[in-house]
Amino acid sequence: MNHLFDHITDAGLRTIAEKVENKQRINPEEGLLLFKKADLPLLGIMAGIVKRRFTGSYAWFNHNFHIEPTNKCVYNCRFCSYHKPEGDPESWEYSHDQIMDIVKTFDNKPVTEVHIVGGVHPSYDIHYWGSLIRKIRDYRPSLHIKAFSAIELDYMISKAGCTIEEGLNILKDYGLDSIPGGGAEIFDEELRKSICDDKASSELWLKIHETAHMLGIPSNATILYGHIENYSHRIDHLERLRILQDRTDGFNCFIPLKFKKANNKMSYLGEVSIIEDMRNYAVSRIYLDNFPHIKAYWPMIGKEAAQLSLSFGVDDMDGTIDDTTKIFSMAGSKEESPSMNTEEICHLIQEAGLIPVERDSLYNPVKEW
Ligand code: V47
Ligand code: SF4
Repeated sequence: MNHLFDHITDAGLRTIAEKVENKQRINPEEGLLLFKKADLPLLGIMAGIVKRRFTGSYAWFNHNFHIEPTNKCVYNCRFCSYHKPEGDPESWEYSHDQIMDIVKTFDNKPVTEVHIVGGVHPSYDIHYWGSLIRKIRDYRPSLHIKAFSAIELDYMISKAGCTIEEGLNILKDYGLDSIPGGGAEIFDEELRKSICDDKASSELWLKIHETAHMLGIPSNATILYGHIENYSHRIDHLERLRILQDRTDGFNCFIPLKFKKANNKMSYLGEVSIIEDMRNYAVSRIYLDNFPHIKAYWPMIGKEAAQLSLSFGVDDMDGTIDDTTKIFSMAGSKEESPSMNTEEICHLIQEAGLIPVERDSLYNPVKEW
């Protein structure tokens, strides 16, 4: 075996290192062992091996902007700092015209993607949201529209009384290009019940993404970690995603989302350390051997932690986001008003020893910087 792993005395970890090197899949017990026993340098090396297999020395970013149409939400997830009831002074709801005004502020800017996610508003139906997509599509045809988490989709599709397949086809016809990874939280049914009882089940989340993939709509996946879950729950989550990806190959990337504690019902839990963040990125990279990309969402963990994550299996820094995203700043994220220009994002990537490449939403290279 490679001398890199000569120092490993634990037989189980040695087997895993050999498997990773030989491109063999690790099983759930081995994933758990990594979480429990592997030290950070070893995780970094193994995650780096898998990362390089997919993306060599590149690290990706894109030019995107976020629109959060509303924070009014029919659900009441305990970890959420963002949703507000109707009438609350902190609630908002933009009309189509107001949203189009946001889109227009990006006229003549080189953005390639708009990311649209918000609360699950009680009043609006699939055609309200679909016609918004159509307006954006008509206004700027080349913009990739990544919109609506599986939770929002479930609500609008059920309201319309159609099947998941019919609902997604309606939205595709309106111009939906892909689906973001939100709402996955943690798949374990018992935990899900205690942190976000009333929204779409794990089974439904997976079914919506599977159906989307079958219809040629790619998507992302997330995990919300660092709250009441343990390592077995995280591995269970990764395992369910890996099984689905084997079937469909429709996921573009996996985005670990660190639980942020401000202004929500789970604040008492505090937050996990940056070491735990890096361990989680690395194990995710090693375990999800069929996901081409792992994304660090820097507006949430902060620019420096995102930069560090590039040494723990991450290959995607998401985008140069403007300040329209509130979901994490309201939860106490590192970046109060998240924005980062191209120069800054490239510098962070280069400082980490990688080559910055601007990508489109489907990871086609746009420009090497
Ligand atoms: O599903 C809510 C999370 C998600 C908190 O697909 C929280 O490219 C941490 O999914 N602490 C929505 N996380 C955001 C999302 C996303 C973000 C960036 C890129 C993509 C993509 C998707 O935000 C929710 C939930 O898991 N969230 N509250 C909190 N207190
Ligand atoms: Fe609503 Fe999403 Fe917040 Fe849950 S996480 S309460 S679904 S906005």
